[in-house]
Amino acid sequence: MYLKFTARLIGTAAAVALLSGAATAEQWRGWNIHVDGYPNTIAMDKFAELVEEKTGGEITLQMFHGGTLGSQPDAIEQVRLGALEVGNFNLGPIGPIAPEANVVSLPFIFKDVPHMFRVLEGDAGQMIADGMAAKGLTPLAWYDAGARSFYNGTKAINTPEDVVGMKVRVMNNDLYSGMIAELGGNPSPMAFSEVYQSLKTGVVDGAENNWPSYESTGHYEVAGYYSLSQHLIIPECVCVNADSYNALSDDMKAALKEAALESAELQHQLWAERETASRETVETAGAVTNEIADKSAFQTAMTPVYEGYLEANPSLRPLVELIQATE
Ligand code: BDP
Repeated sequence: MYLKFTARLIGTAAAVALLSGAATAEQWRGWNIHVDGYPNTIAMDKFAELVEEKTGGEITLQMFHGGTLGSQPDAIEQVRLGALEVGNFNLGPIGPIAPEANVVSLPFIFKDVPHMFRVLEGDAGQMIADGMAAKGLTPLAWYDAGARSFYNGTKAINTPEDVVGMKVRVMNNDLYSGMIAELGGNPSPMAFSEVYQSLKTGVVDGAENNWPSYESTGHYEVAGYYSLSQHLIIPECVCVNADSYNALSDDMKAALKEAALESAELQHQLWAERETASRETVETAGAVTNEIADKSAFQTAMTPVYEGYLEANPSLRPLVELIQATE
C-alpha cells in the first residue's frame, strides 16, 4: 500500500514536471516550398537545429518542406494568423499585403544581387522589415533568390516584342501581371506547384524564375529556352509570426535572430554553388540559354508599373528613391 502510494506520488510529480516543461517549451511549425537538397531547404533545417540549440530547447521548430502545408499565399496567411509560426517566404507574394515590401517587386529596381543586399542592410531594408512586421510577419534574416528570367518552349526572348501574345505564368502579385501586360503578354498568376503541368500541356507558354528553381522543378524539360532578362531580383525571408516573436524575452529573440542569420550565411553560400550547378544541369540537358545584350527596352516598358505603384502608394515614393539612390 505504502509502496503503491509512493509510486503514484512519484508518477504525479513526474507528470507535473513534464506538464510545466511543456507549458514553457514552445513547439513551432515552419513552411518551405522547396524540395530536398535545395539551398533553402538545407538552410531552414539548419535554422531549426540552431533554434533548438540556441534557445536551450525552449523553442523547437519542425520544418515542413515541399509546400506540403499549402501554397505560398496560403502559408503567408497562416503565419500572419499564427496557425504556423515560421515561413521561408519570397517577398513577391508578401507584396500585396505589405506595400513597403512590394517595392522589391518593381522590375529592375535592383542593379544586381549585391545591390539588393546593400539596400536591405540600410534604412530601406528597415522600412521594408517594419512594414512586414506591422502585417504580422517579422523577418529575421534575408535569403538570396538570385535574379528571375523568362523561359518558354518556343523561342529565345531578346526584345519585348518577343513576349507579345505569350501566356506567361507569374506569382500572385498585380505588379507581375502588370509587368507581363506592359510587354504585350498575357499574365497568368498561378501556384508554383501547378507550373510544370501548365507548361507541359500548353496552359501557359512560359514562366519566369531563377536558375535553381528552373532546374529543381524540371521546368527546363518542358520550356527549354531560358533568356537572361533578370527583370526581378526578389529577396526571401526567414519570417516569424509577429505575435509569437514579440511575446518572447529579449534573450529568446536574440537567439532566434542569431539562428536565422547563421542559416542565411549558409543559404547564401549554398545558393551561389547551386546557381552554377543548376545552369550546368539545364544546359547539359539541352536547354538553350541566351544573354540579352540590351535590356533598356524592357526597362522602359516598366514605367507604367512604377507609376501605378506610386499612385497607389504615394507615401512610398521616398522609399523607391532611396533604393534607386543606394550605391
Ligand atoms: C522561387 C521562390 C519560391 C516561389 C517560386 C515561384 O523561391 O518562393 O514560390 O519561385 O515562382 O524562386 O512561385
